Amino acid sequence: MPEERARPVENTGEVVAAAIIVDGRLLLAQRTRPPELAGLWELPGGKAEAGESAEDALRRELREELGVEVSGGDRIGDDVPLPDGRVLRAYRVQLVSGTPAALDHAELRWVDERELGEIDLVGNDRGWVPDLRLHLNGR
Ligand code: DCM
Repeated sequence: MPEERARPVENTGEVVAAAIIVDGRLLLAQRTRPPELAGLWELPGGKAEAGESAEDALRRELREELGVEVSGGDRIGDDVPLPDGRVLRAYRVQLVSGTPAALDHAELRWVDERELGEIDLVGNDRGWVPDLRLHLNGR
């Protein structure tokens, strides 16, 4: 029998994604990489570092990617399991200061409820649309 191969190391962290809503519009960001995701739109965010809370990860990622300060972090939608073992989670955050800029994305767009239904989201984020609609309608 062949010797058992070492199993690939599973990453266990969280990937955080931010729903920033201002005046009934949600901020979406267009990815530049990897090639299979380039051109698709997402809630901005990224991988939490070891020992970092979700809120700290959101604050760091949005500072890096958009040049803004945010606060808060109420969960939106369901967990999305990623193939590498991480879990992707969306949070509603408030803009504290700054104007979002596409520092790490191709482009940014503020979408209303109708536009949210028409834009090409990355597959992982599509399940959040019903919850995002509720937030765009109600709050
Ligand atoms: N990701 C996603 N949707 C988001 C944010 C991230 O599907 N709103 C995924 C893409 C990558 C992983 O999470 O597989 C890490 O994101 P990044 O490449 O932006 O660091």
